[in-house]
Amino acid sequence: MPGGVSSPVRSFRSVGGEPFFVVSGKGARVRDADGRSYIDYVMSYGPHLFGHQPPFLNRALARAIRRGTSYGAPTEAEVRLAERVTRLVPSVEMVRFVNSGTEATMSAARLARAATGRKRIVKTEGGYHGHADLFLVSAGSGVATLAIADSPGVPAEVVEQTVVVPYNDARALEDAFRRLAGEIAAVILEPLAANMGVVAPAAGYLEAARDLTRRHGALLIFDEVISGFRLAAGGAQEISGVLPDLTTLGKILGGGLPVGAYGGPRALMESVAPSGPVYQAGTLSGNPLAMAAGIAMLQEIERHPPYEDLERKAAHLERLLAERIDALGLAGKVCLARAGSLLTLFFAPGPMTDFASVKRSDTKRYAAFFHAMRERGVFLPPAQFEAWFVSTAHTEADLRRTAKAAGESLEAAFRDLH
Ligand code: KE4
Repeated sequence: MPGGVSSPVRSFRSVGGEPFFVVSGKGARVRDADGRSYIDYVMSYGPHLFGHQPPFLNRALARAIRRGTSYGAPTEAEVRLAERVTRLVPSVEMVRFVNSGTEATMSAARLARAATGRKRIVKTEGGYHGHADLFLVSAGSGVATLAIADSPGVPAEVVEQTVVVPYNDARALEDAFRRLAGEIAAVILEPLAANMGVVAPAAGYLEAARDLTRRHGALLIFDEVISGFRLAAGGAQEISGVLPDLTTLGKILGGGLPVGAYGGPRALMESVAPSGPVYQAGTLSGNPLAMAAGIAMLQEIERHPPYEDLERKAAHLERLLAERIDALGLAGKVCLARAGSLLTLFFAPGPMTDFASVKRSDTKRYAAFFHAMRERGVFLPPAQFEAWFVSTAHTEADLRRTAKAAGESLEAAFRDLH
């Protein structure tokens, strides 16, 4: 296996050293092959809103597995999950399930190009929308972390249709429309950026994107693969009140099983095959096990909304970390960014508003911090440009232990400065 992993960010390549191999997860913890247990803030990069193996999820999967794994035929589970998604996500009237966030964004871009008859897609610097060719330009997450100049194998002809603008810069977006009026099919945004570390949208930015796309006949795509069901039941669009034309979803939607989805107004989605001409397919799309997991997750969200608990816990962790940073006099060298249960500790002074600002981070000190935390039993993303994920399974004791470890680890990371 290339790098011994199934996805680059897991390789610890950007922080050095060899990754540990996880054998199990339970609640807020994962256990590695050497029997060590870690408080987990990677949380599979997003799906585990309720921690690992919440009982309701295990029960749903145990029931589903007794009926089979996949049929290549429609099942009631897909309909039930589609009903929940369209009920929870404000702008989604019709939805198609796929198997990853990449498939969701790739398909949404194709649909936008078909719906507008235009070719260009605008993305933001540091925005990560999966690894489909058209998005591998100035991407965030693993591309930024590994400092891969995007990727060989992506033909220039493909990416020349992709326009990159800085995040949070409405004027740059306006200039792009002025320069390329009539050629832009869609703008795709993370309505809360989490793949350059956590960077919140500036006041008015999402509204400006909505206004510009509408005025110029382009579609607005919100990539809510991370923010969907995490920031609120209806995702970032519920909080901002800005409704996109298309929404992409994943992660929490599958509770850790492979799921992605894209959806929007019926008038748009009916163009997707077989009801319309825009082709998109998938052997395992709507997979019964994944659908059972998704139904269980969204049912739990509706029955026991976790957002107050998540906000209280994540805000508490942020406060505890801020206290340690101040006590160490490091306020001018690191900064915290949090949105709901997503959090990043940047190794640079804030504020963090776009990719250029986060790129100032000292990734070497982040690497030292990462390893010091790992040694203290806390598993953080092995990369500066990712988010920490807090779940309802994280206890107050976990948060206090995390902060204590962070204080010691920050001291270690900055030892040469003392
Ligand atoms: P997947 O194809 O990895 O399921 O989803 C792609 C994707 C799309 N959109 C957003 C906003 C995303 O965050 C992602 C994937 N997120 C990264 C974590 N930053 C996946 C981790 C990995 O590549 O292993």
